[in-house]
Order: sequence, then C-alpha cells, then structure tokens
Amino acid sequence: MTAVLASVRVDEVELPLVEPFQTSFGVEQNRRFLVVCVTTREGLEGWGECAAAIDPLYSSESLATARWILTERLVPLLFRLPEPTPEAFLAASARFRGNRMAKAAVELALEDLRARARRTSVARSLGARRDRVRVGVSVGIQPTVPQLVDRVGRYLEDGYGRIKLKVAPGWDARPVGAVRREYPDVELWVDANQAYPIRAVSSIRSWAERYGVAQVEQPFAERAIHAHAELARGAPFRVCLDESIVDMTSLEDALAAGAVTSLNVKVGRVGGIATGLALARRARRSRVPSWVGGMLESGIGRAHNVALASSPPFGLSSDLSASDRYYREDLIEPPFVLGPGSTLAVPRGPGIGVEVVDRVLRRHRRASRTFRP
Ligand code: OSB
Ligand code: MG
Repeated sequence: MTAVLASVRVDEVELPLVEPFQTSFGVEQNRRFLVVCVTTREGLEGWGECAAAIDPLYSSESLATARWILTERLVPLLFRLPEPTPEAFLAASARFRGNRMAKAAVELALEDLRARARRTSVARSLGARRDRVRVGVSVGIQPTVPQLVDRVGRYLEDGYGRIKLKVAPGWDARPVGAVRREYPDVELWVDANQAYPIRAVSSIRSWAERYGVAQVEQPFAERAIHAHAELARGAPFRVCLDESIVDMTSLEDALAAGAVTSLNVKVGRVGGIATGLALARRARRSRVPSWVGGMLESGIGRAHNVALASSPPFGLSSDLSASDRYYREDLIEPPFVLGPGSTLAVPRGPGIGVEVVDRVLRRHRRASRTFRP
C-alpha cells in the first residue's frame, strides 16, 4: 500500500451522556472529545478518537493538551512520513514524551485506514478469531445506595453479566454490600481510580473479601506499585492496574513486584493499539489476564476497542457496553447493541467495520480544523 495523505481533520465533538457518570475524581454530564479523520488521495478514510477529557483528572492529558500536540506537532509530523503507517507514525512521534492519548488517536485512524485499504477489518489485522466479545458495565457513583441497587438491577435486566462499581473512600463497603445482598451471584468488580491512601490496604481487603469482589482496580496512586503488591499478596480477588500501566516498562515493573493480577488495557492510556496488544501479550506470558477498558468512547473509539478485545490475548470481560448505555445517538451506524451472554458483536466490515454518520457528527461538532500537506 502506498497511500498518500490528502487531509487530516481534527474535530471537537460534544455528546450528551444518557446519565451523568461519577467516579472518585469527578462527574461527567457531557463528553467532549477529539475525533481524527485521515483521508488519502484515493478517497479512503480512517477514523480515530482521543480519550482525553476536558479536565486532566484521570491522567495529566486534557482535551486542550491533546489538541495542541495534535495540531502543532503530530499532524505536521504525519505529513512528513514517507508512508503513513501506524508503525512509522509511532516511531517518528516517540521523541515526544507522553501525550499518549493524542498519539493513540492518530494511530487508531491509521490502523483503520490501513485495514480499509487492505479490505479487511481492524479486528482481523489484530489476529482476532472471535466474532463476539464478552463485556460488562461500569456503574458510576450514585446519589444514594438504593439508587445504586436499582441502577445495577436495570443493567442486569438489560443483560449485562458483569458489574463494575466505581468506589471511593466513603462509598465502598455500604454500597458494595448492598449490591451483593440484592444480587448474591453477580460477578462484581470495583474501581477506585486511585482514590485510597496506601494505609487503606487492610480495610479494602476486608470489605472486598466479605462481599465476594472478584477484582479491585487501581485503589492507589499511579506510582504506588508497592501498595498494590501488598494488597495482591494472598488476596482472593485480582488486583487490576489501570492508571499505573502506561508502557512496557511500567508493566514489567508491576509484574516483577507482584502488583498486577489483572491488566486493564486502554488504547489511549498506553498510546495506541500496538502497545495495548503488546502489553496484553506480555501479561499473558506471566499468566495475568487482560481486558479492554473504556473511557466512555463514542462508537468510533468503541469500535477500535471491540476489535482489540476480540484479539487472542484478551480473556476477561471488557468495559465496553452498548451505544445506548452512554449516548442516545451515537456517531456511527450501526450502533453497538448488547447480544446474548453479555457480548458485543465484532464488526466484520472493512476497517473498524462501522460508518461514521456525517449528519450526526456535524450536529455535535463544536470546532473543526482541516490540515493538508
Ligand atoms: O477507570 O475505567 C476507568 C471512564 C472514564 C475514566 C476512567 C474510567 C472510566 C470507566 C468507563 O470506567 C468504562 C466505560 O467506558 O464503559
Ligand atoms: Mg479504571
């Protein structure tokens, strides 16, 4: 494939969430994010989505920092590549530190473009053999415990087979216990997004054990590898790392310390699909299972995530719910719908296998810049 880029467009989009999503670091009502669209002279397209949010709460990247590095550095660099492949882009952008969500948005667009040029799907390019991926739902912090129990009940009725509860100091044993009492058999995970001080190891262990929590995700700070290892030692639940793992080095260190017994792979956090796949393969060699995490993506990012989750090294259920769990109207057609056994179908069409609906994109677009060579 000798593709020559004709344009790169960076759109800023705002989509209203069907309900607010609250984590230990804040509440989101609308998701504002960047979409990258690359086109070639032959008229092919590739789409990517940037996970960075308005405020740098989950990680240090924000929509504004991502927009800056994209428009001022990454897009110009992309036009200088002899061949716009994901590999060439990642190699050339490696000298810029961090900014992984912004880099991932470009890499995703180039992966989609390449798969479309080869008339294959992103999933197939990643070696996927499954046609459905197992998924669960991530449930935000609710105003009251009864509201949480009710919310979980409705997700279970919808068909979700695994529930991840957002927790924080003051919102843990009571809500987790209430959900466990109401649903004795449900597979329960919790995610604290770094909210606990490291002295909380024994209290987390006690309520997680008492309520049969299968997995505790990122209770401590990004750098607190030792504390996560202490929690994992002899625990009857998996300790999952999300924010702590940003590249191969951080994964190697966490594995060596025994701090990670489940790996959340988010393409934004790790700088793209290629690194995400490499991390999951590396974790599997140490018998640590992986799954794909979500950042409330629109259908564009979701389609990439589903493709990644369908690749062999991913074993646990991913945080990839149906389009209507997040947005009344998604940017893509067809939307993702929940299928039998708490699964999403892996699109088979070229690229990410879904089409971006221009009319919907334009309606929710707040800004747009087009770059040409
Ligand atoms: O830690 O997994 C997280 C959303 C925003 C920021 C961080 C996280 C999340 C989620 C959402 O849990 C999961 C999803 O997209 O379904
Ligand atoms: Mg998480």
